[in-house]
Amino acid sequence: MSDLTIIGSYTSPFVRIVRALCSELGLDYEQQDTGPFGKQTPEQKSLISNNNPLLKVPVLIDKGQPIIDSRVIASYLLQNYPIVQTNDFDASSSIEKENLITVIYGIIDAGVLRFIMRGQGIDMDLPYLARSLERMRCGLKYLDENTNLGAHFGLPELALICGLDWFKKRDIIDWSMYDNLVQIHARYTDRPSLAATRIPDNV
Ligand SMILES: N[C@@H](CCC(=O)N[C@@H](CS)C(=O)NCC(=O)O)C(=O)O
Repeated sequence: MSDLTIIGSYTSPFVRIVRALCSELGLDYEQQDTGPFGKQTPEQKSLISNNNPLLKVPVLIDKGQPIIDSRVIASYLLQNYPIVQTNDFDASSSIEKENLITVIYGIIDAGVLRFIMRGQGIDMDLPYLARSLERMRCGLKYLDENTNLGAHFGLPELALICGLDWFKKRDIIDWSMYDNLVQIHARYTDRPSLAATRIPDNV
């Protein structure tokens, strides 16, 4: 039996980053499904609030220890479980990679904000929502112009594909004009860790 439990939905891009990383590292885990945002049962809401004071997923539980925030979880897994790594996953880190990860996380955060506001019928032309769209466009352009992104498969690439897939699934932003990102997506989308964690069709 696994020591690892992931609390989170099958739709969240942040949860998928953790699930796909576990797959890359050959780690088994149990997933406690919290349901898609806005469609959660009272039990699923309690599961989240009992484990994360910020009321967000994912949470990883390792031997009873909760770890919150997918980026912290990813660092924790890479530090604590490097030995079982059996494939070509690039676990190296550098400031440039950290910047790439920050931008990828930033555009996913902006996308989540826009998804939630749209679901609540908010005017999407309000200044801060317009800024969130500008942030996504600037972030996608920055990523598209980076010549190192996509050279190997590591956390930036894994997180990028999770973000791009989620943008498409939820119709958040059209990224088809970013040629390099389209190529990177095509190169890695069928990697086993990503194929095994695709967002289900029916949610
Ligand atoms: N920085 C957090 C962000 C997590 C996050 O925003 N998760 C979303 C689901 S994609 C969530 O739980 N949102 C609930 C809310 O905003 O109330 C992480 O990387 O884990």
